[in-house]
Amino acid sequence: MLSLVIYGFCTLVASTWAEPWQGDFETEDLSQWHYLANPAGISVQSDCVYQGGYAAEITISGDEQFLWHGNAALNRSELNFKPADTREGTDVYFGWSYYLPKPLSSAKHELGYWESSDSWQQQVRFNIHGEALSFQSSRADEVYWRLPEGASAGVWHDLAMHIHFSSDPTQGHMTIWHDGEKISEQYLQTRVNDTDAMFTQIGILRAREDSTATILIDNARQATDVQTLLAAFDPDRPVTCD
Ligand SMILES: [Ca+2]
Repeated sequence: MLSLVIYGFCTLVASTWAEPWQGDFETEDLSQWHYLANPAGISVQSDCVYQGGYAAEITISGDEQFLWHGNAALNRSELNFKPADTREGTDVYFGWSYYLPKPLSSAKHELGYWESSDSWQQQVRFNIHGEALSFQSSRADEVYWRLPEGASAGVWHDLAMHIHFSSDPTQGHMTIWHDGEKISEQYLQTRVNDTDAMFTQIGILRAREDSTATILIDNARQATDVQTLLAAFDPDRPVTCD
């Protein structure tokens, strides 16, 4: 009996520690996020939101303030989230919503990716070219899939994913939903190595160009299971901002 009581207590504590994280901007600021990779272009606004009363707006151009550490080749402004546990064999349920007021240029824009702490290597990535969304292993030449209208302008889109973290490509896997529809379910390497924790960054990362790019971000969250995660995204809602 005592062991059952102790087990129950430990389970309660563990579930408390695993309390879901939200990056929904309902704090009216950017404090929910762990780090801002160039905050110059990031603000919180209430004119166009997916959830609650606030969402982030990220706007960058080729101007000097949007260069990363003065690197004339690199434009970025991104929100960083580092889950509490991404060790080998752990599962993370994560997603966010995004809105493009205008189509992005045909150049590659990195919408979101998973990268290793300390060794700073990207593992998997979502790209936007124009209004197309694609997903790939970051070091691969070919994408796993491409949705021609996955980043169409004037409507909120959702990305949700279940990641099983492993540096072994036969053990790691990802299931990805876009606008409520399962797009892919596959085994792949999801950690860079078996030591470094993984984090995600969301926003815009691109080679420098003169054009101005704007994206809205809302409703980012880590959930404890896939059902809870998908319940936070409703593809049937009218989600334009005209
Ligand atoms: Ca919100």
